[in-house]
Amino acid sequence: MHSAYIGFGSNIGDRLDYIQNALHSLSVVEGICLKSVSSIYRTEPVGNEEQDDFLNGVVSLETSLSPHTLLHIVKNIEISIGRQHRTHWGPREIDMDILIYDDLCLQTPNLTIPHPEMHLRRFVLTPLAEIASNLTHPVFNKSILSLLYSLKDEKAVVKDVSYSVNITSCL
Ligand code: PH2
Ligand code: MG
Ligand code: MG
Repeated sequence: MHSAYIGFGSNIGDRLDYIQNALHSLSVVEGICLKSVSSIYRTEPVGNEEQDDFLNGVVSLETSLSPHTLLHIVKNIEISIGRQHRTHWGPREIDMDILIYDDLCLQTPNLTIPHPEMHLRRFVLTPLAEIASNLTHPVFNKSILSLLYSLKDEKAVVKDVSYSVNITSCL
């Protein structure tokens, strides 16, 4: 079994519903066992600022699937729950990114692990630190918490307890 972390976000339509659907779709895939999910955070958009705030979070899972199979599944779930093609870094119904997969460091044309920007993004590190503060980033050899302390990203990331998602854990 492998341990992986997936970041998710949405900033169009019923954001929580897209997220809940995405996590449910992930939970029923054979070979994936969801372990824990962070709180939901309201986050200012990074990059293209002319768009609505995101809801972001992170889910941890165990899987027998390879990184590329996991990517394939995640992309299919994004499409099946209604992600439309829009501009790079533009608004999206749902986005799911593989952040970490064991202590693997992988660079291929369509998949880089750890996610190449995760260490620069408060909207990723804050929810990830909530569920895995001692996890080591295998490229920088630093814990998620220490990456969060040295982070320069000033975009607002606010835990919003009026939102929450349920996962069916396979324990
Ligand atoms: N995703 C992006 C670009 N900018 N900003 C926030 N706050 N949350 C995101 O999930 C996000 C973003 C590209 O994947
Ligand atoms: Mg993304
Ligand atoms: Mg993505």
